Amino acid sequence: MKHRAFLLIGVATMAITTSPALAADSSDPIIIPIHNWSSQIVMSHIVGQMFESLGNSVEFVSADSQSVYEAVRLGDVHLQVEVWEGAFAASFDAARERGGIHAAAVHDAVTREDWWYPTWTKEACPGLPDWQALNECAAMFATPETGDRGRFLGGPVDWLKNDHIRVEALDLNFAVVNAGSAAALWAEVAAAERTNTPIVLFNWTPNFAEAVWPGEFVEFPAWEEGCKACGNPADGYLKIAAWDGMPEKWPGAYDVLTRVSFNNAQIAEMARLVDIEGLDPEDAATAWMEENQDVWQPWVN
Ligand code: TMO
Repeated sequence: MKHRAFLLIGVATMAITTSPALAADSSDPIIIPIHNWSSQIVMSHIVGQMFESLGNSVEFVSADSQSVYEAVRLGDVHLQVEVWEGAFAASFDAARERGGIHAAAVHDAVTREDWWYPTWTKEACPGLPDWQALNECAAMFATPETGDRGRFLGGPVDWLKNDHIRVEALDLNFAVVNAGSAAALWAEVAAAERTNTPIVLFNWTPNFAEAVWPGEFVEFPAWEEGCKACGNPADGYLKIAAWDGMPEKWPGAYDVLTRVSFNNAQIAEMARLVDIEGLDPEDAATAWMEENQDVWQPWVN
């Protein structure tokens, strides 16, 4: 036994002194920020469990989804698994310009985040998905809270900041009301469905919602950089952001991270396990990994 321990130490020492490429990951925990929509939470746990399978230690912290890029840049947290172009490109780019953060991987998924309605809404307002038709139907979306104006139910305030700006730029007869949580958005759609009431709200794809409520995005003027009167990107990216110090501190984990790439169906399924099946995000991650060994095992090996 003694002999064997000696050999192991010898091997470890050799690795450190002869080849930086073989350097071991730091034993410090990799800190993964958790946001407020289901696929991001499940994916964070999937990536965390992949790291743990390599022997890394992992910690999760709740984080604001805009200021997180500054936190990654400074190395306070170490990655963010779902950088959505529509909601977060501006904050991500601002942090990249300051330095300390980069895209470690790009998911296969093509994303869209924008004003959206379930199909029964179109029966009441047949000119949809055109934004001008929506505007003419604004009164159908009025609530006691919004008076004469239609209600656009936005997501939590840390997602997209540009809804008020777009309402003003296009002179829309809508008032923006932000939901407190993603769950509040789904509860409102379910309530509107029971009474066949028109509703327009923030939604995104990939998400579980598309399998439950067929619907469409409102077509605003096509996205252009810097345009205040335009929609969000209709074919947006989804990236993984990482702290610049990560490759040096956890080379093994970082190497795996650069291979991670999920597609639309996989991400929608992560959300479904939580929002439809009611699993805890951590259990959803475990279940997803059991069902999809062929997807993630090659990234780890
Ligand atoms: C950031 N999100 C995916 C909820 O639009």
